[in-house]
Amino acid sequence: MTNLIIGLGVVLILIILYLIFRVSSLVSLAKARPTTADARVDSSNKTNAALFLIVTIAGLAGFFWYSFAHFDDYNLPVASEHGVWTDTLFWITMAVTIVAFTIISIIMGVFVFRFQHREGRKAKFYPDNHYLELAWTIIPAVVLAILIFTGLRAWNEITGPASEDAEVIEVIAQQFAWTARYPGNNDNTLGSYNYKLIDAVNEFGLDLTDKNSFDDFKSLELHVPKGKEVLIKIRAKDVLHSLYIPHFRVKMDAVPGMPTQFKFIATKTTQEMRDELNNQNFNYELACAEVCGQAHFSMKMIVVVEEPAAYEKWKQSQEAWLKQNPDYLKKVPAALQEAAMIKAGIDRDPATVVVAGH
Ligand SMILES: [Cu+2]
Repeated sequence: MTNLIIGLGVVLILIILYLIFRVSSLVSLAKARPTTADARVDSSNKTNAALFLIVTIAGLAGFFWYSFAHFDDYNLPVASEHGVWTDTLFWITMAVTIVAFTIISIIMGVFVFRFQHREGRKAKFYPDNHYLELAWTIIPAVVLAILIFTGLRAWNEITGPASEDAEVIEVIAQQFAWTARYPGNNDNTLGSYNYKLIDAVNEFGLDLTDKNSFDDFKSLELHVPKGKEVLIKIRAKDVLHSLYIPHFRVKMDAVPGMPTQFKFIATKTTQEMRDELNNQNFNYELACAEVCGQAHFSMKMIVVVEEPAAYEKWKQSQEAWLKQNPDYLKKVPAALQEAAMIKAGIDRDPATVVVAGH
């Protein structure tokens, strides 16, 4: 009901504005004498030319003011190796485009104002100039080619294969939370999974016939070591999400049915960043950067960067998923049960042994 009244109000206001416009244009028509027609064109030309110049100056001033006043809001300190590289490329591109944008804006504003219509002035007929056309084709083409190829080289490097000893961590997206799965403390290899095995408890769809899955553990925080290559394997369980860790300049879509990945090397621990920002409450954050539903805004995970020793210690303190859910031992093939219990760190008290396949 309220919406209807508001809608009617808006329509009424629009009708009134239209009527005012009609009345004022009729009045000006009635007032106008034939001899003043040229004078009116002239004054309208002047107004438009002046307005164009004002909008150009105000627009440029607003652009530069905003860019400098809010610089820290959109230029977060960088904390990854490739981030320094992409930031450099970004600012080179930005410098080139800002210079071109400023020159073109000024020329456009000044020309519109300077060469507005004037009685008796005629435009010069200037059909073409090969040198000019060559210059404004070749120069932008070369500049763009340099920007694109250096960007492409960086992108190929960033998305290339990770090194053999990279720390592999899986991050799973679902409405509206992130979960991490670590390969465990024994084999350093993520166990296989199958989406068909996903149930209320087995949220990863962990395949317990694969011995690599026995020591995998789950974490609701993403811990990564400083100075070591980390390969994030990304998957989504429901809709499109996007894994975004702004301080590391890491961003990759999480697509259901199509695993993606991103590798990076963190260069500052959480504590180092806290000291740098002079904010002891600071935490790196992994956010979802794809509007994925109603609670998209709340979809985030804390990222903890530690010195390698502290990271190893944290890993050792984590319990295998299988240990937390011993019921799932019955999904482990009988021949592997013994190994599964050892790897998962389950106490081999005969009373708790679940025998599979019987
Ligand atoms: Cu999301």
